[in-house]
Amino acid sequence: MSTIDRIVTAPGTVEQRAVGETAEGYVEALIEQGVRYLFLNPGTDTFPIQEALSKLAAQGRPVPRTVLCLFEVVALAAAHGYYAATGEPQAVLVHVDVGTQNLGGMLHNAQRGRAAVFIAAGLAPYTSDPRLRGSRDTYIHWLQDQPDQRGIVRNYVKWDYELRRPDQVGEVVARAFQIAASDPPGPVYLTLPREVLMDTLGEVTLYRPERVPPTKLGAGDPTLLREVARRLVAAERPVVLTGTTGRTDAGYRGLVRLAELLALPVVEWRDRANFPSAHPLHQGDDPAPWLASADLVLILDHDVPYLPAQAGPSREAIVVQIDLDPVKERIPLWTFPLNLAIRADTAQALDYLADQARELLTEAHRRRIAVRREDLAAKHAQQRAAWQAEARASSALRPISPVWLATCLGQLARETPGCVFVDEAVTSDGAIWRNVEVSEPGTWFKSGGSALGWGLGAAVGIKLARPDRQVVALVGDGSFVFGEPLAALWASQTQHAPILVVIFNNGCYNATRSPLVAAYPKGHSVTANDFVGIDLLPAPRYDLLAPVVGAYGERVEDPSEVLPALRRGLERVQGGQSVVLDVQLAHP
Ligand SMILES: Cc1ncc(C[n+]2csc(CCOP(=O)(O)OP(=O)(O)O)c2C)c(N)n1
Ligand SMILES: [Mg+2]
Repeated sequence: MSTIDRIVTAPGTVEQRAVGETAEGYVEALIEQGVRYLFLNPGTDTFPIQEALSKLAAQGRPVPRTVLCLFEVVALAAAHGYYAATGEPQAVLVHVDVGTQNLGGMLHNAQRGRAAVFIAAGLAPYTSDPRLRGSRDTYIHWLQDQPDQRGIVRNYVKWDYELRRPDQVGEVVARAFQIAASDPPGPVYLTLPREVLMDTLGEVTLYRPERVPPTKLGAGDPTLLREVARRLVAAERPVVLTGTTGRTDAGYRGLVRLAELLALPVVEWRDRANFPSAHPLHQGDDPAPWLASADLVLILDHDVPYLPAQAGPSREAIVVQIDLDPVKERIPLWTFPLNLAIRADTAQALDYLADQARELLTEAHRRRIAVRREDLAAKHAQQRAAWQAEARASSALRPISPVWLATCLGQLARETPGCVFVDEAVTSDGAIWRNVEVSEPGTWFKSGGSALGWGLGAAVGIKLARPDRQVVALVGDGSFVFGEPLAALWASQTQHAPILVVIFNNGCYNATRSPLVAAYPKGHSVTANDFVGIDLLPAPRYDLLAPVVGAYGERVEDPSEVLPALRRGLERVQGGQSVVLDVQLAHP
């Protein structure tokens, strides 16, 4: 039996489709896996796929829409954003080792942000015999031949492979998607040698995604969850710390249900919209005041639930983490003490917990919970009153305060139901979280990692995924530049995916300034007010960059102009044009 015969008769093989070269089979395999967009930056070894896209489109095949990104950072950030907004694995294609390297920190973000993204890269041809189709024919083919191209990404991906034979293509692509989407999701990487892409295939074997399913976690160990339910019901001072529970609608609703049933205070690291921020049980973003006195700490989907240098649970507290990976196997040192580490899809675990807890509740429990509910509502109201007072006090400050910009954004959000925010505003995060409310899952996105430059590309990807929504990217001035604004804005304009970009422009890398000041309060930098490598001064005219690609730019310096400028900006975005608002903030 030939290899192809074996594949044809294997379970899960569903369809043979006539194609010319392997590259066409590759595109067919992407379509079979449900790929609607291909985030691309090409090279001399990806053109067989580009040719296949052109040819198949002409034949009336439903090819993925190509999103040409002029820098690879934008391609991967956009694919990550699209995945985060939909849960649908995305495809990226880049040029050999160099394009792979340009993915840069976005690979770290895809890993930490658990983005199921299938990244493929061309591979310099192996052969130099000109009689062989696809063999080396240009200067760079020798330079791009690296000892281990896949080694560049191996630290960050769940799986890497090289397409070795034409007849493998359907299987390999299906396998890539299966691994990327399996819990916990993450990026995968495939190299595509040019000889293989240009080899005649004749017939591609396509694997239907249902027959190559990703493995998904369920509710978690029922014995452990029953124990957690029992402890939650009995707890007097419980607290919930959440990071990405709202990555699914079910997670968001599950958390609301459990928190309401037991009157649990929720402290949120707003990586996603996890819990309605105006809900009386929402207690802001700082776990420190809760940890010392809590008798039960329920951590949900958190990579860094608190900073041990600042606060931690008491020795008596029961600490539970529920997550797709509750002990963080890919973080070499992760030593937050836990009593129970429950591997689960949190949404399902929360439902199970709520069902169990409800059965355990006695009248005495209900009375105690009612008292706690009142107490937490009062705390919530007190906290919000303080935030609102701070916002009012900031309204006329010149230069503009980040709190005031955030307050105006909060107003814009209220006027724009369903508005989606992408948050890469670094040291302005606290002001933003306190002044921009969320009331719906899927309306807040952070990268999940620490590599800056994600926000702009991610916003474009999210707009492609949710064309009916207004997408607002909140970025620091440093982060704006890291995000390759020319490439990102160009993609947003050419893809008709307009976004509103708001720059929290404090003229510096504040996040690298504050730890220096904290560590050397009387150091030379502070006493001489001479900081090395911190200031972005003279500040570039970011607003003037926008028109270069047909977007609109505006600089805002007057606090009374912030809200009108935001409204004008959003109006333009609704009209189809991307906008950059460069808001000049006080220099820290
Ligand atoms: C790709 C990358 N390079 C460098 C850093 C280190 N870094 C962390 S925060 C920061 C400054 C960010 O500046 P900005 O976006 O203006 O926000 P701000 O700190 O001023 O609020 C830098 C350079 C990083 N996180 N990622
Ligand atoms: Mg800054």
